[in-house]
Amino acid sequence: MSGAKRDFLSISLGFDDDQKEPRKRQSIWRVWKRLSSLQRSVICLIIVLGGLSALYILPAIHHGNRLSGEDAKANKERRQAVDKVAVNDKNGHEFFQDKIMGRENSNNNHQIQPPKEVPKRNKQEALQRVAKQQIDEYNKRLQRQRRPVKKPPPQLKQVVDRPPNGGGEEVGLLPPDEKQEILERDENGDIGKEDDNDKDDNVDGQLNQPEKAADPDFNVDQHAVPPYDYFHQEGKRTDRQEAVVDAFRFAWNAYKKYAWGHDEFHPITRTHSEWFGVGLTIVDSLDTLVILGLKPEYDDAREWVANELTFEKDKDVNLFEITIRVLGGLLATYHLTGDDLFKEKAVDLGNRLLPCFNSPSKVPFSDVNMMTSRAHAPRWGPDSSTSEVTTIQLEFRDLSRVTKDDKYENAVMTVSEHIHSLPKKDGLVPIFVNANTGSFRGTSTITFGARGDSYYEYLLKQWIQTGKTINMFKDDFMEAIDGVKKHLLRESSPSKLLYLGELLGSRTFSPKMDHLVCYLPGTMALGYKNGLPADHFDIAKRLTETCFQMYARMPTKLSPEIVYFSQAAQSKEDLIVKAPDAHNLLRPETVESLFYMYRFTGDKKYQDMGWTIFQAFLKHTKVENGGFSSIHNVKAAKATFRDKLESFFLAETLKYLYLLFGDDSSLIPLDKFVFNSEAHPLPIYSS
Ligand code: DMJ
Repeated sequence: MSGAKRDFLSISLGFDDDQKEPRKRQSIWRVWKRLSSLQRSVICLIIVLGGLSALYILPAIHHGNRLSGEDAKANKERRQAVDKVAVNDKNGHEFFQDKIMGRENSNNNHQIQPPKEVPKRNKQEALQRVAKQQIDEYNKRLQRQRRPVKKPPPQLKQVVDRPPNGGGEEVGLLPPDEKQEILERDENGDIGKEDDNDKDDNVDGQLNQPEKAADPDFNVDQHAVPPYDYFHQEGKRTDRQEAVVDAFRFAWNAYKKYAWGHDEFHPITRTHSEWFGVGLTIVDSLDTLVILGLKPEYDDAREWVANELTFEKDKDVNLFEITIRVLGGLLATYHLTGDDLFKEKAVDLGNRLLPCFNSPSKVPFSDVNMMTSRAHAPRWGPDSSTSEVTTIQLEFRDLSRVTKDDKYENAVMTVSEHIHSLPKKDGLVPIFVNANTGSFRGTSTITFGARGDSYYEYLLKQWIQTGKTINMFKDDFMEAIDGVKKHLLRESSPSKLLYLGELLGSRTFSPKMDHLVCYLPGTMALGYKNGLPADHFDIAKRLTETCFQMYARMPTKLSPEIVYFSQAAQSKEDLIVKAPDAHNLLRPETVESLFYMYRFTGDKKYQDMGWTIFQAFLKHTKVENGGFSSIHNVKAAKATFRDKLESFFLAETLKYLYLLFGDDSSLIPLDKFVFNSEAHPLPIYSS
């Protein structure tokens, strides 16, 4: 150690480092004068730094407020919860904006801070403010719904064994051409607005309920599911329904013989394949077996679920597909039968899917391993499909209502809030969204076909599922339909078929329409039936006709996967089918829309259209030795098989055909159930 340095240290400490004895104290001033200017500067610096440190540390010590790692985490979560509370404050919208823009509140003292007013900058902020208010109301209602309620009538758990009650209270069939507006409109003609006096305290009219639920396992709104004697329909079916039952049994028996317990059946080779490894065809078909009234087949399927179905599989699954097909199938079957087996399986699956939501943006990753919980983006790129991340909400919300555990609903509501807040093109969305950034890929296509379709479907259906209490969903749906009218709707030449095109790169119109789009007329009719504008129903009727023409104008009377509509004035044929698009996968969308149109109008022409399509399925897709198969080319006089029975043929196509051909609107009444995207009926709640 150098002499100068030793001298400085010994003086500053007040000790002689040689003798370890206190020196005779000298006056501070004399010591100071003996120091070099460097020594004085260093001392000044230390004093200043020490003072600053004391200012920061002492109050924390005083309040016992030093945070451990765990405490800090807990506090962060508390702050986030506080943010949620703050959005409920009357002026709290900008605070909410901070949350959804991913910025953290830097305030560290864990006090609820009043939100700062900031200028209104753009349309997105305005949307966010409206969303926040609606979400605020929604959260309040959700809290109220969590209150225990009294036990519903016990017979409702045994719906299958009870005699039919004449059915639900669906608001009858509309006579053709009578555009009766059937649901809530106030004096101003506004739809779905609640009376302030009603909305706060009344959960299904159950005011002042006892503190404890008599049966905590029972779904709060389960009593909304009307009983129906599903397994005693013999003698009540129409001939056409009997034909659908025969077709279902024909497919089911072949699947049972050659592919039982496997995901998918290949009827030509009589083999099978796995997708998720969960007996997909069985689980996806469960509620069809109930609705068609097939008791022995249902008993077999139930037994398989009870004894064989497990989700403990080291397998990556697609969140959207397994949600709509398997989670939706289990939940619907639980609601139709009251059998807790299906609820337990649904809960197990739901828990295994939750890791998908642990993304930086909370927009879920597309895939998750059911055993390891590892969630990730799809193998083919960084983005999730917009329709996929927005077509899980009905199921996860229902799971929360069934279990009385908010976590599932909260996870998907966060996604909906986020997507709602993003800028759109007149309500229309690009088909890709990044789970890390939470942003749309702005150059991707806008379409009501693949990867876009059911985003719009679930806007309307979530509004309906929640008793028309979350106007954000209705508003977004209405805005999207305005966007459709502005950007996507055109008439073909020469027949003036109304169709829905796409915007390539979100900008350039293409006259391409996927068969998938054909769900839209049914959904728009459902919206009209629930009080949305009459012109939605006019569009729905014309689109239904177009979708039927996609079948009727093909040599096989089956629709291709994709058509292009002719724009040229001189063209002779409206529909152009390219070779790679000419296959038919046994898809349900057109017969789904026919079902809604018939339920709402009673016009038998929709049944006849469905019958034409069903006959074509029988003629060209039925496999001699059992089952049905997708086909390669609908334009060929004699179609060739692709050798695959898609599970949605049993889950959706035959179910919608069966319902279309019946006249009993109390079988799945549409004011009590809303179908998920895979035709699994889930109950409509009152909030
Ligand atoms: C089904 O799995 C669902 O209807 C989905 O939303 C779209 N595709 C198929 C049927 O075509």
